[in-house]
This record gives sequence, C-alpha cells and structure tokens, in this order.
Amino acid sequence: MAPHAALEEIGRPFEIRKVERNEDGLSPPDYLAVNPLGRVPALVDDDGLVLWESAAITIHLADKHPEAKLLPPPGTAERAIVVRWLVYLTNTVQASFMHFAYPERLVGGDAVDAVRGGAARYLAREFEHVDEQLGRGPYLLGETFSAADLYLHMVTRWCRRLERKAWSLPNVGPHYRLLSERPSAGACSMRTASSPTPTTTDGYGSQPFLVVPNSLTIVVYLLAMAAGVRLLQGRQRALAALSVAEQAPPTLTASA
Ligand SMILES: N[C@@H](CCC(=O)N[C@@H](CS)C(=O)NCC(=O)O)C(=O)O
Repeated sequence: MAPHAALEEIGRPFEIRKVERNEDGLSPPDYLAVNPLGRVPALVDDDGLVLWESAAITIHLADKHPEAKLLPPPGTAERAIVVRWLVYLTNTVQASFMHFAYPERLVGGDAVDAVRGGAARYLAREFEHVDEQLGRGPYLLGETFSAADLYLHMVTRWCRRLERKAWSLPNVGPHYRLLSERPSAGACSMRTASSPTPTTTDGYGSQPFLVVPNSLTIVVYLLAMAAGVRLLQGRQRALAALSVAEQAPPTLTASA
C-alpha cells in the first residue's frame, strides 16, 4: 500500500496490477519475470526500469517527483531521518510481520505458534519504540509530512490481525487517524477495490502487487514491443494478463 499511496500523493496517472499466488504461495511465472523474488510490490517505470524493495521504489518515485515533497532534499539531516524510518519500517517491522504471517516458513509443528507469538511480541516492542520516537509528531519528522508516514500508516493498518493494535498507542493512534484522512488513503482504497484483478493470498488480504506510474507506460509497452525491446518484451504477456490499463488524461499522456 505505501508505494501505492506515494503514487496517489504524486498524482500522476498510473496502473495497479495484482498477482494471484497459487495455494503453495508461489507467484505465477509472469510475475516472476518482473520480480524473480516473487515478493511484492514491484514497480515498472515508464522508461522500463524495474524495481523491487518498497523503500527503493518510494525513494525513486520521490526523487522523480520532488514537487510532491515526499522526501526532504538529498544531503539534509531530515532526508537521512526519513530514509532511516523507511528502512526500519520496511525491513525490520515488515520482516516481523512476515514472521507473524508465515511462521511455517521458519519452523514446523508446534514451533509454528511459538514463532507467531514471538513475532507478535517483537512487533509490540517495535511499535512502542516508534510511538516513543514519534512523540506528539504529528508526523515522524515533526511538523513535516513525508513518505515515512505512509509506511507507518501501512504497517499500523496491518495490526488488524494482532491482539495489540498499534493504533491504540497514544502517538501512533493520532498519526494513524491523521494519515487515514489524507486524500491519498481514500484514493488507494478506491483504486484497489475497483481494480478488477484477482485477490492476493499474501496474508494481508487484497494488496496492490505491481504499480506502474504514468499510463503512457502501456503505450510505451506496445511501442517497445513493436521495436523488439527485450526487457519489455519479456514482460508484456505478464502485464497484459495481470492488469487493466487506466486511461491518462490526454494532456498528461502527451506531455509524459
Ligand atoms: N523488504 C521488502 C519486503 C517485501 C515483502 O515481504 N512483501 C510481502 C507483502 S507486504 C510479500 O511479498 N509477501 C508474500 C510472500 O512473502 O510470499 C519490501 O519492502 O518490498
């Protein structure tokens, strides 16, 4: 959701494509052609760049669209702090969620419940840490909204399967409500709900699996195919099978 929310904040046309995994949790070969790791999300940019790792995706989008002010300028202390939060939330907190959702990937038998319980305890500590650091905020950077807030909002939402809900914490709670009121949050839900693609089985319900900025992408794909560009050729079938294109306003299409 967070890279999706970043795209909604940026406001350029883009597409969401969802991937359905099989009962063994395997991504279809079409998606593996986009991201060999099979994890989501992945971004296919309109110049053909393919990125996975959501922090990297968000930093890339923010750098391409500085007008959206998702990240402070490079070289500033504020930028370093936002990147620190992005990395912490995506690769520490999110990793704990993965252990909570998929303990059987680590252990078997009776140990599964123990690992799930341990992951829930880790998550409780991690959210307490975030709550302390956030303080009155209202944002992770104090008065200034940033992409890190989109991540905190996303992982707070994921607590619906946990006994201890992060939105009950004194500072994360108001942050969660504040972020829920942003137009990008509503736009995310609407776009995800109206996307006529399969639901995922990634443990968290329906999630955007593949986001593509700029609806010109679809045109670029077709042109690239005709020109025989290998990178795009390999992916065209997957993208055609997994998605529905969204029309860009003509002016944006022309200027993109
Ligand atoms: N560090 C990666 C983590 C990616 C990740 O674990 N994504 C989850 C969904 S939130 C996923 O693909 N889960 C399905 C699975 O692990 O099979 C990122 O931030 O992009």
